Amino acid sequence: MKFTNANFPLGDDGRTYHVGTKLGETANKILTVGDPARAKLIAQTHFDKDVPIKEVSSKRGFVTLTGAYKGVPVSIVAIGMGISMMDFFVREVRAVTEGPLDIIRFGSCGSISTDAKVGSLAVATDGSVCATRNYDHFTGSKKDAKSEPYHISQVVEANSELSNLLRDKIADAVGKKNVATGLNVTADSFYSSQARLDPRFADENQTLIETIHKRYPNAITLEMESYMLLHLAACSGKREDGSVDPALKIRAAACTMIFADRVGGAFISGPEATEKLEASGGKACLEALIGVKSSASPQKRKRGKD
Ligand code: R1P
Ligand code: URA
Repeated sequence: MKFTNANFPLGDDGRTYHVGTKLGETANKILTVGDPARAKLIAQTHFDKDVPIKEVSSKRGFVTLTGAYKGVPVSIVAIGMGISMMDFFVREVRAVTEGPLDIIRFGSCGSISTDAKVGSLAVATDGSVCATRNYDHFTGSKKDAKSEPYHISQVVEANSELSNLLRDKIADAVGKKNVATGLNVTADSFYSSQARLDPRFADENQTLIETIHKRYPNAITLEMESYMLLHLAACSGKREDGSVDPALKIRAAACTMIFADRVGGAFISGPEATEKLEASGGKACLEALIGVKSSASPQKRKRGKD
């Protein structure tokens, strides 16, 4: 059997099927969040007031807000939750933009470190790993009693320039003592692969956080999207011969607000506390996006004959 390439699905109007934007509607500097209300709050609070904000809301729940920050075009895209939504977002935005992209993810998370307290922020300066449920361990017909219930991936790195600048901008905004740095863990569930115990399902996740820490003592945060962003950024523009197309390159970094303390059990209280964090963290993300040096490699001068 031979399959044809289904090609990239675009509507007749040039809009991608899920994110819903077309060429020219997304800036090359992008802040991505989960919650559309967070996207709106950051755009309304910090975008330049003299540039109208263009909003595109897709029928699949993606919201793209494009405006300017300190004169630089920037988009904020709310994607919802999970690694599939991050995959839709990165691939579809890449398909309708031209030139290199800088992307920062800014989400909420649970802390698995005593250094990252509820109400503070964390930057994934050490990159991210992915914790996924080993589905066959639970329901495969040839169950292997020795298989692990969760797969924990190797590390994918963040772009160090963008990530370090993000750390510094966040420290400027909320004070150095309120910023933790380390490794993020992206899980494929809010529940099982984040070690939330649920007696209604077989999950075998009682020792999952200890297992993660044994392998990665620098793991500090648990959330659901950053690994996919960093992974796709690392794959962006790579040709089969191993070279990279600079026009397709994505630089990415990730930071989080600590909503849940998975060590002590606390959870952030009330909308004021979350909105304050969203506004200060969001501003720091925008500062990093516009402050990072251009990724365009300097054009080598062609030696002309004249
Ligand atoms: C779970 O509540 C959601 O919150 C975190 C997780 O990654 C997941 O998407 O991020 P957001 O606050 O950006 O949605
Ligand atoms: N988001 C997550 O994915 N996990 C948490 O514990 C809190 C927010």
